[in-house]
Amino acid sequence: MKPKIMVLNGPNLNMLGTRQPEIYGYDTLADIEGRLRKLAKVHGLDLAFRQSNHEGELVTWIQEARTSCAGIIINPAAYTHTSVAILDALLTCDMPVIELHLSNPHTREEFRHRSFVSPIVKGIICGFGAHGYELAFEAVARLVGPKSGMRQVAGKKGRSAA
Ligand code: CA2
Repeated sequence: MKPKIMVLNGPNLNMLGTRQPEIYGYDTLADIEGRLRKLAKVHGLDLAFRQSNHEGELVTWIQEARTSCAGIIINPAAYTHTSVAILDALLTCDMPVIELHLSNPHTREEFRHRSFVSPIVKGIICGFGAHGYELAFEAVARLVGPKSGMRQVAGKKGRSAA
């Protein structure tokens, strides 16, 4: 079975490509999902790509990822700045979690400068628009993909440096 990456998108991201393109760009979530599916194939990974406007649904999907996924990429959208529930769910996940934002929240309003999840994630990608999803996927693939960590090297089991 191929390792699966869960990509989660928070509230209003279903509107991508239809409003505020000056901030979020012209790509739709379906465009982004299509590119990640191709990338997943290249890296020998499975992909679950989801969006919800509901905090509890995102929490349920994070819980699901605990047993079915090797890594999580999450754009919690507005919940980034408010949700202890999403933070608590991510804290139960023993796998790389990458926080992702299309815009750079630090160049925007003050209330966007605080992220509840940043302190506990492996890394953060922000400010690169839709391309950030591919950057995040490349990062997580390197961490969990077949070429990472425990790899068979010349018949020996063990960690390799590459
Ligand atoms: O830059 C990001 O990715 C954000 O997570 C987007 C959130 C915002 O609350 C965060 O501060 C930064 C907002 C998502 C709203 O998405 C829309 C997309 C298109 C049109 C309208 C909203």
